[in-house]
Amino acid sequence: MTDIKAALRAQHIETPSWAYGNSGTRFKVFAQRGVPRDPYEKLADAAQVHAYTGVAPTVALHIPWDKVDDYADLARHARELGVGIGAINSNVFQDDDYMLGSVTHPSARVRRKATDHLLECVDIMDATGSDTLKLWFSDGINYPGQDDIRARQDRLADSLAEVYGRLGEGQRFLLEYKLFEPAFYATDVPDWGTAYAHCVKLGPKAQVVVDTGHHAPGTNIEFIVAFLLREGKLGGFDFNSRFYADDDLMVGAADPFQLFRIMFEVVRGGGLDAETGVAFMLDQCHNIEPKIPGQIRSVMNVQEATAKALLVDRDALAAAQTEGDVLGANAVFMDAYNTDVRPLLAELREEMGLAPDPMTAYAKSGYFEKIAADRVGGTQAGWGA
Ligand code: RM4
Ligand code: MN
Repeated sequence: MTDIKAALRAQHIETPSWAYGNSGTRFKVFAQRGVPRDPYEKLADAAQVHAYTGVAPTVALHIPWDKVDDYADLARHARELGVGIGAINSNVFQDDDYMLGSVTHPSARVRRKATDHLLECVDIMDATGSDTLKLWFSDGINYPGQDDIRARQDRLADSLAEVYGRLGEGQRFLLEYKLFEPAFYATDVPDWGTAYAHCVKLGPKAQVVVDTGHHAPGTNIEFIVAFLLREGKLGGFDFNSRFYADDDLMVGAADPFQLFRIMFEVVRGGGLDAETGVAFMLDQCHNIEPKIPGQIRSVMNVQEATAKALLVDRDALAAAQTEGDVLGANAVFMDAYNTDVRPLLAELREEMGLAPDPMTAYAKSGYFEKIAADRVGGTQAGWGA
């Protein structure tokens, strides 16, 4: 139990700045009271999640959504709040120029602009002390024949190589894949294999990030996790939950069993060890639920799945597997999954000097009432702002 608690205490779950802003769907973005008006206020909200869970010490930024004049000052503000700046997420999907793609666009001018943005993100890493750049490209085509699929791979490789060359000591980039959307016929980085192939060619500072919502229904994500970890190419996760497509719901909400299976492969592959460097990031939007509690619940869901994964009796499992005892092995697995780990986590939080139930503690803190009263006027942060 001591080992399990130590592993849970050491696991850091990163929250995304965009989770604290208003969001919705392409049909409607819903405004909530108390929503941050700038990146400084987003960090303040993220610090609350860390204050009540004790395991969310970093916040991912999205550029230009979190553009500020002085990034070193933003990082200082974060430190004062007890958190740090996590991954810098680039955004090459919201400019008119990117209608036909960004780094894979047929025009050299647009490709230059997109790559320059990625390089600017590395400058921001330097200024904030962030060690991770996260690259997601919406690039792709909607119609057969629209552009040359292979040439687009060449353009992608050129841009990635330039950004890779700009990375400093101790910095890395994570390449994210997504099956479809917004491109519907052929996406340029649609799957882990494509991301992996580019990363292998580039070297050790390039790794793959698995966004749990970016797969076809029925995909065995834990297999991908096991494979990438074995190859030293699992850079991290963008956690969220999906029923149908890229739903961006709270991780563990739709399928907590899948999350457990993923976390088991992480544990099995040494992904919880600090030196492996697997980043556990959330990439979610809270469209209809309150945002700070939504993040707290998500962090708790990841912790619960991790605790269950750590509870798997690996010796008993290996023995059953070696014996060819199919049902025995499955029972060992399910025993761990069916264990109620909430008391264990409550105990751990008390040992960390925290309230045993972060949800109630936050609700009682009065923070929401305070931000709802204070944050009047100005423009609330929202998707695309
Ligand atoms: C994308 C992708 C990226 C995230 C944006 C907001 O679908 O998942 O990781 O930065 O959404
Ligand atoms: Mn993502």
